[in-house]
Amino acid sequence: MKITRATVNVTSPGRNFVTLKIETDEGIYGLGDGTLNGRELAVASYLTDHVIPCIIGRDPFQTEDIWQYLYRGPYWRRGPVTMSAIAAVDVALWDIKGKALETPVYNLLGGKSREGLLVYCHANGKDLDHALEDVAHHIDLGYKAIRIQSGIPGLASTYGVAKGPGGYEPAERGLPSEAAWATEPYLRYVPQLFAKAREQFGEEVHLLHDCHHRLTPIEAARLGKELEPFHLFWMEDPTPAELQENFKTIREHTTTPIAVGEVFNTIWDAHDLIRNRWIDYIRMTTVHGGGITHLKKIADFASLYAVRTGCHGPTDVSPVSMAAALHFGTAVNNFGIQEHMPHSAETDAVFPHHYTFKDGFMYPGDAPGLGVDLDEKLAATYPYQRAYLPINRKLDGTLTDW
Ligand code: CS2
Ligand code: MG
Repeated sequence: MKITRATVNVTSPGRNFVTLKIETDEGIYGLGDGTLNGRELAVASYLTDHVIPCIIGRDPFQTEDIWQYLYRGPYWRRGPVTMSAIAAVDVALWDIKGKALETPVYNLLGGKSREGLLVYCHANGKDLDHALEDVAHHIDLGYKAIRIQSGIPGLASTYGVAKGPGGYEPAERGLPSEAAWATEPYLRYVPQLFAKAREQFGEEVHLLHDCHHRLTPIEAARLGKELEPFHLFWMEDPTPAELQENFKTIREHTTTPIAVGEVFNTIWDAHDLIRNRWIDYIRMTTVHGGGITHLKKIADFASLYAVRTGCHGPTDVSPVSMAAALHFGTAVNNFGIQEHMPHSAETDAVFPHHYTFKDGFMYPGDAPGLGVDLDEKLAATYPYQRAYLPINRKLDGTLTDW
């Protein structure tokens, strides 16, 4: 089998998605997600202008050699644009392989290690009461694990809280919006939020929280300690992870489980975090983490240190990535949990798929390959519109992490 053609599709059913379609001389094609929220066209160009010419004529079964060719070949390594482009090729090749062998991708990764994947959803509200109302709503929908984000008194906005009805979509069209942030009111409020949540919903439901890179290591240690009575499933992105040893400070002070990694793109971003057991869950997913080929190696490395997977799954990775993550999570032994932010009806129509949600769990389906498609005609009705993630500043104007 040979790769005969590869094309990049950029569509925007409510938000931008980048999809690579790789076609072969046997009429089988595969899809890969290359969506990088706020920098979509960089990945599209990396694929079209630099990668695609090099893969035409190659054997699509050679997932390992093509991954190495695309990682080592350019000489310049790592980074979200490069690794999202490599991921788009890699996932499309696994899709082709499954279709050619007439089997779901999870069977190529070790087969089923479990029937369904525990997923967590996002509950949020402008204040504690509205956030807990949304928790109750998601429990009614069947979720067993719920992330809670709330507005903070005194702050006009904060991460993870939708501005209006419907889900939280952070990328906004036009130039980056600017948010104002203060850590102290946040540190005072979040323990109250989870105390109330446990009081109202009991101990059984898994509760999660995303600090979204905003704390210093010692602030994260304080928050982790104050959240210990509420037994969180995890506290996510407690502090920026460029300096991995900062997590040692958090670990020394608290038993609240730590999750990190959605912004990572190779094992080197997490190597020390995992081998020192400074974290409990690695959040990388197939699109930004270099594809299934790389993510499987990371999961296997993490399994040596009792670190489990917790793949990123927001609305800003496409259904192609959701499908890939579900096949990956079905097979790996050290699966932890899968994030599930349901896509909009428009997005689901552009990307018809076989995966399903039922009673707090997701299932990849048994279609050959990934079980997801791209309706190119419909996709063409949603032209790309530049959009940016927000910028965050402290109240005194100092730029900080969003
Ligand atoms: C968030 C993401 O889902 C999460 O854990 O951190 O939604 C993140 O804000 C977006 O992916 C940014 O594009
Ligand atoms: Mg996050």
